[in-house]
Amino acid sequence: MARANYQPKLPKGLQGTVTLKEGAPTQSVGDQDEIKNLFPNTYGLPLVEFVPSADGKSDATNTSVNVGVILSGGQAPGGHNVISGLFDGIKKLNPNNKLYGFLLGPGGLVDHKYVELTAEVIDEYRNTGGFDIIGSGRTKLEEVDQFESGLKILKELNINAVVIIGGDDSNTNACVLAEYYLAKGTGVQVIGCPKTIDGDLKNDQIETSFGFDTATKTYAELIGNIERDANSAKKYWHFIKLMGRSASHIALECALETQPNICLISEEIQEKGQTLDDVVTYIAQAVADRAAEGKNYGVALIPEGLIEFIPAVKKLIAELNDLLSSPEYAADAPADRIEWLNNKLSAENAPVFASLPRAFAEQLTGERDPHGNVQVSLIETEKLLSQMVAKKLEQWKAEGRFKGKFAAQHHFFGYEGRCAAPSNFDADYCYSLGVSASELIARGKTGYMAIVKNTTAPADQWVAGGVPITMMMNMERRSGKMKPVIRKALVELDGAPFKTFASQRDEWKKNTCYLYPGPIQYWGPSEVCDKTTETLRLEQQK
Ligand code: FBP
Repeated sequence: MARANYQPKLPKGLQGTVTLKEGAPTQSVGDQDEIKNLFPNTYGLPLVEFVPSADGKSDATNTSVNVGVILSGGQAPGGHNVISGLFDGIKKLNPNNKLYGFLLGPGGLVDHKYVELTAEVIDEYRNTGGFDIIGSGRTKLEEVDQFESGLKILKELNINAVVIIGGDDSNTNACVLAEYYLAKGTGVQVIGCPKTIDGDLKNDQIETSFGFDTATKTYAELIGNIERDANSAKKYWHFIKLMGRSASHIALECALETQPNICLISEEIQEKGQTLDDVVTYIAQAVADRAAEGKNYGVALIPEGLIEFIPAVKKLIAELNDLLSSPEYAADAPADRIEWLNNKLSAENAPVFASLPRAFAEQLTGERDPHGNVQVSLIETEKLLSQMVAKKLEQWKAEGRFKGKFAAQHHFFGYEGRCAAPSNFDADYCYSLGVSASELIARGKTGYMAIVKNTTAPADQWVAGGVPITMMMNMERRSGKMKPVIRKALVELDGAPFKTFASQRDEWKKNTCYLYPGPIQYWGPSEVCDKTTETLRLEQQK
């Protein structure tokens, strides 16, 4: 009850009466001509920032608005606070404004499944984790029929703006929808909001995506507990796979929080052009070195996207994606897809595919998500690696190079953190994003994402505003075609978080330097309960 009543902190610019400060026009981060052609109406818009009004007057022009909200993609802690911030924001503009939630993701808009979010409903969900207030889904909004079907219900409910809370793919779709509704003169605005525990939706404008803070704190608590167990029993190596899709931000943040013996960073493995055998040898060597000092235990963190970053496997996946989305595959509908793929793969990729254990090949060729991505959460990389390490150690034992014991335990932390109750940071950040979205709507903005910057300062010094979504786009190959997408942020090897980790990891590997962060704190000294991630702190430390 006390947590439900927590009043999230807001930046000064969103407290009281708000005015908008417009910045310079923008351009996309890459492929400017193509992006401009595809988004003629929403390209090049200026950055905007909200500041306290000097004369106490608001410059909002659209104060009578009904708004629809959609939760898209994977759950992330704080989604309910974005919705409560949005609700409070539009009610502040005009108490008669209504908020509708489309059910189970973008599909709810297309299929006209919705619910009105009244004060009673909202109050039940303030400061809670999860997306269960309206549910989420991964339907890809990209067809004109879907946009038109959505428009029907928006008109029926007299909705003037839609807020799409999602990751890079969902915000790309938000931008396509914004462009379409603007070009058609429908009067419907579309605003995005940066969500994902993966932490890969960030750039010069977005400091962090919401949910990353809480999810990594939750995993770090669990990893710390496992480290204590490993250090108490001294008999297991724990292989812990961590969610995060392609990018290794979650693994890196958890490593900075818990100091495990090993943390693999996919981006580094790719940069160094390492093979699967190189990775296995690195882990096996660490096991052997610790065993030589009588330490037959350890903790290894593995980012879930690792496999896609091993260059030979990456090439293979790219060809598998093209083949699996080809009309030929659809027409053949093979009973044994592994055999079919074996026959179709190029001479370069076929041997790599053939070398994989059958179970692993099955996982690698399983159904793609609606955005054409491999569902890396379904690939058991932690088991693949530990089996290969065990095999190598057996060989080394026979050669007299390894004299210890190796027993592995496997874990996968992902779903445990996605619906955790938001940390103070996420509770405040998300609420601010929701209010910011309402202020963008009130100024007729469309094709923008709500943002909040300066997030390592106390919350009242945060800076809220909006960024044109086209600014973050470039062209990338998806499902065999070039498409406009928001550029994903991977771990930068010359960035402060990775460099900090790299400067200490040899010490952590050899010795036992575990940290045990314990559970998220809500009350207490601000340096404890408002503390954000090491990643954000190191990145913003100028
Ligand atoms: P989003 O990018 O949609 O936020 O999802 C993140 C994520 O949790 C990834 O870390 C993970 O690979 C994926 O979702 C799992 O998807 P699903 O929920 O469909 O199993």
